[in-house]
Amino acid sequence: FGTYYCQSGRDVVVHLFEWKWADIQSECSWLAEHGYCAVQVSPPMEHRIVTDPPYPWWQRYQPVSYSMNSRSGSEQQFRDMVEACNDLGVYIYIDDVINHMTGGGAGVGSDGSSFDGDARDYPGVPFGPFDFNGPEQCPTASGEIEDYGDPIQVRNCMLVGLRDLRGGTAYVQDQTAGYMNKLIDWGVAGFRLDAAKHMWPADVSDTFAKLHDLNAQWFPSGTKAYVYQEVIDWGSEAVSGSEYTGIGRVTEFRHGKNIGDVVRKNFGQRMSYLSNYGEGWGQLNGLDAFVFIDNHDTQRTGDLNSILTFRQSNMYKIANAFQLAWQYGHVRIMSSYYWQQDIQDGRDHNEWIGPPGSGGSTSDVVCFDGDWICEHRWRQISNMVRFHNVALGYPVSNWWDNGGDRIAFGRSGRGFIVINNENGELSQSFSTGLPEGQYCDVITCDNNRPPCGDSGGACRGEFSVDGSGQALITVPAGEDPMVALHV
Ligand code: LAG
Ligand code: CA
Repeated sequence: FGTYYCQSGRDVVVHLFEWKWADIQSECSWLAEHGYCAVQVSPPMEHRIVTDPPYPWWQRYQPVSYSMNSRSGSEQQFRDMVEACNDLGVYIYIDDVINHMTGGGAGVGSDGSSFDGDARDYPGVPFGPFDFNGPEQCPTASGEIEDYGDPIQVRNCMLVGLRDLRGGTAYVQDQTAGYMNKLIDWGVAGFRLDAAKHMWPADVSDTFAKLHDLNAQWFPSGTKAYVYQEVIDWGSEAVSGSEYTGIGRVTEFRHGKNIGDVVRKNFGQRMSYLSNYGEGWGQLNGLDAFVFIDNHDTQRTGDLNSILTFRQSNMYKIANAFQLAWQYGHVRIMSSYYWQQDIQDGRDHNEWIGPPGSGGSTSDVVCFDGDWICEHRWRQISNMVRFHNVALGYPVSNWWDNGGDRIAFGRSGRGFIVINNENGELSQSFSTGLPEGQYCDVITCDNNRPPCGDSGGACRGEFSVDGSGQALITVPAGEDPMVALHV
């Protein structure tokens, strides 16, 4: 389940966090034109409606049933989105929450099903008390995970009060796989497995073994769903990401922290240290890793002194340019909505705030309106998605650094990037490995070949590569301190 299927020449995933199905459906034409492979969508199942605090984003991580009316829209809108995007060759991965159901308390979910978390009763599935881990499985008195050094607690106790499913039983697996098969039959191509660390690897693989092949209307016959398992592994706990690599890809959280620290120059880190970036930094094998600069959790509750987000736009563009130009892991781009932070004692007390809208319903997406950030559409990022596609499969080459925070590297004749993360202009001749010709800087220009186009007067224009691959490249410091060229 670790291989993914993209239209040829595409590779990158975008997380359209909290977007409505109808908005994703319209976005798919833009994504197809700009070479994105797939969209990760918010959990599509029926979820709890939380009113205190009012309609937080995280209400969608509390499943009530596997029926499909959610804050993002109806079942019909979901199916229309999948079909329209698939027809354009942009595939849909869903955020798959099957470790648990809701927290305590009772109520009615987003599709009208009742639930009682205290009684562990979810008639919309149906799940009852025997489908959940209890004192026999979970050794703590509180029923909560208390010690991340104990793998049994991590898998069998509750994560922040969320009713923990007994994923080893045939019945639970049939319900969760049944949900996933419904989506696969509609054309869904992959799953971000939420809270995978809290599920036994054997239960995950047994559940995935029950999945249908992808829908043959859009995918080659015999194609399996793609899975990337969310395992937060900083290297200090009992459960490690490598326990899951045999099943599918695994999130590599150190990627965003490490690149964030380098670009911010934390702890004496320097861009030049990136010359062996990836496995050389103690991270997962690149073919097992699923990577991102930030995600919906780390941009809120992560180490905000390390993680970069849209709020540090210049450093964020550098970080994304590096991860897209380099060759490590399967890359996901975050696409966020804005919220006003309230940082007290290093913690954001507003991290719960849900998407733009009112009364629990979400506004229509208008990119760059101040509410919807649309990082995936930033020219510096989307043009680097194209660079990434053009360089796919071509090894890193032509490394250069100054021992400090200036680096340059190529991709075996397909692309070349220079990053100047220092004060003052960088200007010199580089050995690019590119074929002779005229190139445009895709960080600041619209096109990779002349005419370079002008994005609001910022375009740095043409660069000449001579017959021996040499080019004189000048990279200013400050905003967008990078030049990227590709064939
Ligand atoms: C994940 N990965 O393993 C998600 O990426 C993460 O966003 C989810 O937590 C978590 N697992 C469970 O799916 C989020 C929020 C939590 C929230 C939880 C359930 O980060 O804060 O918990 O979703 O909605 C909330 C309250 C808790 C409360 C719990 C149950 O914050 O205080 O105990 O709900 O009522
Ligand atoms: Ca569990």
